[in-house]
Amino acid sequence: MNSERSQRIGNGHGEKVKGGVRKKSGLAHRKSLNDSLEGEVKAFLLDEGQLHTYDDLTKVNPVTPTTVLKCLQARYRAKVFYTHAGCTLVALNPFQPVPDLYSLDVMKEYHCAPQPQESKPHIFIVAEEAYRNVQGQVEPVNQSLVVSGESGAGKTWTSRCLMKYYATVAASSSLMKSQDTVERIEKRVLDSNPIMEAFGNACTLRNSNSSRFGKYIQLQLNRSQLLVGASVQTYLLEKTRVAGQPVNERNFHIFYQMMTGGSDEQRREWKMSHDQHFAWLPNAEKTLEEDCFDETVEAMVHLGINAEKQGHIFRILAGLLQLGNVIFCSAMDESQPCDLEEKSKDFMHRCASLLCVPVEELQTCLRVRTLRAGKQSALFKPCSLADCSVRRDCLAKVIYAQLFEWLVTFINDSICADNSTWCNFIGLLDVYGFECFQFNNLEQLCINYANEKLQQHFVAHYLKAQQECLLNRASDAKQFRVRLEKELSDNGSMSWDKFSKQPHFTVAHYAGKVSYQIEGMMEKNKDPVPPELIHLLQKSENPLLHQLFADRDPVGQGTRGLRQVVTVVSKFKNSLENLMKILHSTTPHYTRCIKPNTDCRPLTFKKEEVIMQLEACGIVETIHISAAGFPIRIPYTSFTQRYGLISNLTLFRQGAGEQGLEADNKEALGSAVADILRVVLSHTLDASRHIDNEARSSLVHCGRTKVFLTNSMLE
Ligand code: AOV
Ligand code: MG
Repeated sequence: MNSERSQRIGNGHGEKVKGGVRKKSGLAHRKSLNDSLEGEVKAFLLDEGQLHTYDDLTKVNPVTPTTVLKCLQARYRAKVFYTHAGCTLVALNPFQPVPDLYSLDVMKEYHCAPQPQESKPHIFIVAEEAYRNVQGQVEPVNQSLVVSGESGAGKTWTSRCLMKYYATVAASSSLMKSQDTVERIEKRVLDSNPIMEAFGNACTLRNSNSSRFGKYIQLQLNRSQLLVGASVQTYLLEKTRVAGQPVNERNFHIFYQMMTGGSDEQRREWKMSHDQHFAWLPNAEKTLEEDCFDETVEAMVHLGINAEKQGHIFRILAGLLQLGNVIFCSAMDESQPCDLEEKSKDFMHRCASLLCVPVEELQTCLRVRTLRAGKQSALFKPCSLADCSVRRDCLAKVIYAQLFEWLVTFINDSICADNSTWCNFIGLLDVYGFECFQFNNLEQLCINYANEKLQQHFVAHYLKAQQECLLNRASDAKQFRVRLEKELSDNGSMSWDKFSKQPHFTVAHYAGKVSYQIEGMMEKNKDPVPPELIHLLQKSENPLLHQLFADRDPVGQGTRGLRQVVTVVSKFKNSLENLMKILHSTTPHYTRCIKPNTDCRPLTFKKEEVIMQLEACGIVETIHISAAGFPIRIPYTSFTQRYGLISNLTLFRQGAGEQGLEADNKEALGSAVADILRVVLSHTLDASRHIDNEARSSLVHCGRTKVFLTNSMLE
C-alpha cells in the first residue's frame, strides 16, 4: 500500500514541481562538456550498442566520468535503473512507477537465488546481501544500508523498498500469533512510514515528498533472522517550516491531509471551514500527498494511537493553523502591548480553544515579556511588534517539534522488540539530501553537514580519510564572525564574503559550493523559547499538549534537572557522531541514488546534471578501488587477533595478544600486520618470486585503519 501510494505520488506529480534551483552551468560549459563527451566516446573501447548491458561499471573500460555517464544513460534509456559500481549500487530515479520491479515475485527471486549477486542489479541484491551477512561467517555482524543522494533522488523510496523487502522475507508473524489484537509486527514497522512522512515530509521545490528530517531505523532480527521489531532514531526536524514556508513550497503534509481528508464533523471541531484561508498553508492546490489522510489515520490505529489520542493531535494542529492567522499591530500608546488586528481576535480565540489554554494568557505571553526581578517579584515589558510575531512562530515550532518527538517515541514503543528477543540489526539510513537554495541558513548547513559526514564515512570506509570543515560554537554573531574569519583564513574549503549586503560564507562541499547567510543563524542555533510560553503550555487542558511539556524546564531548555544550554548545532553534531559510531560498528552497504533531472520528469536523463552528481560522490574513484578488487576489509586489531598466529608472533598469541593490543600502538599494529602478510604472501606466491611491492599490492592494501584483501588472499 505504501508503495502504491508512493507510485501515485511519483506518477502524476513530477510535472508539478517546477524548477528547483539549478546549479548554474552556462551554455559554454555545456558545450565544452558535450564536446569532451563526444571526444572521449570515440576512444571508448566498448560497443556502444551494448552499453546498456554492462551491469557493473567496473567492467567499463576505460573508467572515466564520461564513459560511466554514457553507460548509465544507455541503461536508463533501456529502462534499467540499477547498476553496480563495484561496492556501491547506483540507483537512477525513473520518476514513474516501474511495473513489477518490486513485486512479491521479484523479492522471492532475489531471496531464493543461490548467488543473488549474479542476478540483474537491483536494490534487493543489497538487501539480500546484508541479510545473509548479518549471520556472519564467524559471528553475527550488524549491517547498515546507507542510502544517499541529493534531494529527490530516491532515498526515501529506496528505504521503503528495503523495509518492505525485510518485512516480507523475514516475516515472523506466524510465530507471533498476536494478529487479533495488534497488527503484525511487520505491518506496524511499515506503518511507521506513512505517519512519519505525513508529519515530517513536505512538498519543496526539489521534491514533492521531501523528507524534512533524517531517519535511521534499525530492523531487529532474532536468532532465526526473523524481523521481530524495529527502532527509529530521527534527526533534526526542520520545524521552522511549520511557521513559514519558502516561496512556492508547502507546510508538512499532515495539515493538507486534514484539510482534504477530515470529515465535515471533524472540520467543524477543528474550526476549519472549506473557504478558510490559512497563512501557514500556502499553495493549497490539490496534490497527491493530501489524499493520504485515511492512510495516515489507519497507520496510527495500527500502531496504537487511538481515536482519543488522534483527537488531541489534530486539535493541536488545527490550533496551530489558527495561530498562524494572528497578526499583531502597533498599539496607539507605545508603552502598551501590541494590539491584534480586528480579524485576528477570532483566530486567537479559536487557537486558545483548540490548544485548551486560557485566551487571556495566550494573548499576554505572546505580547509581554516577563522579567524576573527577584524570587517573588516580576517586571512586565511589552514586546516589540516584530517580537510578537517571533513569539507566535516560536510557539508553533516548539509545539510541532515536541509533537513530532512524541510521535517517534510512541512509534518506538509500539514497534521496538524486547531486548531479549532480538540479537542483530540491519540499519537503514535515510537522511535529507544535499541542498543548495538561493538563501541557505542553519537548516541547510546542518543538512549538508550531515551529508558531508556520510560522504566522509564512505570515503573513510572505501577510499581514504579526508578532512573538512568543522562547525564552531560561538556565543554571539560578532564572535561567530571573528571565529569564522579565523577559520576561513586557514580552511581551503571555506570562503567569506563580508562586503555583500547580507554577509555570508561559502563552503565547498563534496557536492558543490553553497553560500550560507549569517543573518539569523546564531539565533536559530540558540533556539530560545520564552519561559512564559512553556508555562502556558504546561497549563493546557489538552492532555497531550500538557504531557508534551510537563517535564520541560521553562528556564533551561532541557528537561528539569538538566539545566544546560544545548545549541541546535551541538545537539545535532552529537547525534550525528553517535550515528557515525553505530555505522562504524556495522558492515555498511552503500546505495547512491541519482536524480536524472531536476524537474522530476519521468525517464528524462540530463547529462550535465547526472555527471555533477557522479563527480560529487566520487563514483569513478569508487569504481577504481572496487575494480582493484579488495572486497574484504578487516580492521587492523581484528586482523592481528585473527591471524597473529600465522606469523608466530607471541605478542598476538591469544591472551598475550590482548595486552599488546590494548596498548593500541599503531606502529606495533602496523608492523604486526606487515609480518603476518609477509608470511602469508611467501606461501601464496611462487617461492622463488621476490615479494615485491607490485605483487603485494595486487593482493593486499593497507589502509588507514583497515587491511584490504582480495578474495583469493583471504582464502
Ligand atoms: P529523496 O528522499 O531522495 O529526497 P524520494 O525518495 O522522496 O527522494 O523520491 C522522490 C520521488 O521520486 C518519489 O516521490 C517518487 O515519485 C520518485 N521515485 C524515487 N524512486 C523511485 C523508483 N524507484 N521508482 C519510481 N519512482 C521513484 V529528500 O527526502 O527531498 O532528500 O529531503
Ligand atoms: Mg527523502
